[in-house]
Amino acid sequence: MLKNNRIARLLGIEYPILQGGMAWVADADLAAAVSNGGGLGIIAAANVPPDILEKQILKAKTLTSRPFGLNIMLLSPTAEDAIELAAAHRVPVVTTGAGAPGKVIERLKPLGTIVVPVIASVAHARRVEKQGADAVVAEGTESGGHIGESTTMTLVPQVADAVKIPVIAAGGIGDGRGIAAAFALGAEGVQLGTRFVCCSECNAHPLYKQEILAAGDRSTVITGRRTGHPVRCLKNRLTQEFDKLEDRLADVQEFEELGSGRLRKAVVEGDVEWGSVMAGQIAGLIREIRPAAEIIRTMFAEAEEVLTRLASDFRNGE
Ligand code: TUI
Repeated sequence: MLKNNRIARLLGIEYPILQGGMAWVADADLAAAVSNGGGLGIIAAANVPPDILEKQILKAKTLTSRPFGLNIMLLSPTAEDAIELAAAHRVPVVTTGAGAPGKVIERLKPLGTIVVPVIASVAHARRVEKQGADAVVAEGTESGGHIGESTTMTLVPQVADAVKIPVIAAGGIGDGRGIAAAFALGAEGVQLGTRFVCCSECNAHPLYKQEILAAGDRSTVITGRRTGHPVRCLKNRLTQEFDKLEDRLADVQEFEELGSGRLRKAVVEGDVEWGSVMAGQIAGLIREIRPAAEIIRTMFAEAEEVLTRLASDFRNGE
């Protein structure tokens, strides 16, 4: 029922669901599993060196014949290389994060690439629509990683009213109820990150996945507010050290020194005490590791059930 809408048609996918472009986590294996499951899998360019990123793009093409995407983190020094790789290999969809995507749109739109910026405010959504974005991901502060201020509940309907291009909701969605809620707010698609970390095909360290499975509703904290790059992750020894820096009003350089290389430490090495275990607030809802295709199918079945029941309850005045 939610299938074959504007987002599904735009992206050439079965279910209007995207997998977040998570640095160190979102590789060709994860992206292909999500795309083969009927969603849009996304490879994270993050700070990946161009030769390795190119191999990932080629690998994804061998693992799936369906569309997939590349997420370009605009703060990254390798962002320009990622844009050129997306162009050279005609990656069908590019999402952007953590900055202004004007250059990406200018370079890739003429090639037919679908460009979908991740935004965290109405003003930014309006700006990228004017620049030619095909859709936006409206990402609420419930998300893991680098975040904005507004909640998904408040951001999505305001962005949906402000732009004509379709809106994809992200932040705090982990099951079919969340998908139904996002659609109620005016979204025509959803993007999930934390839920897909806990899928069978995800290569994140088992201890990273375990931390998410063990998390509760208040397990996340925002680090680095003072740096201008607030990041949500699971509480651990590292975040306690960040709290200490915060308490003594440490300067930005100290935050950056403490944060450097921490995500890799958690995702690749499995150091969940001293690494940055980025995860969204919905981590507490996630209880099991399942194949991506099964996660997608069951979530949409649940969303349909929820919406059908609600429609009937509303009509019957319950
Ligand atoms: O980018 C993300 N999430 C991320 S990136 C990341 S890697 C990282 N590691 C350490 C420190 C910082 C980053 C981990 N998680 N999400 C998309 C997103 N974009 N969230 C918020 C924004 C955003 C913020 C400001 C987009 C645009 C913006 O301003 C642009 C403008 O022109 O005002």
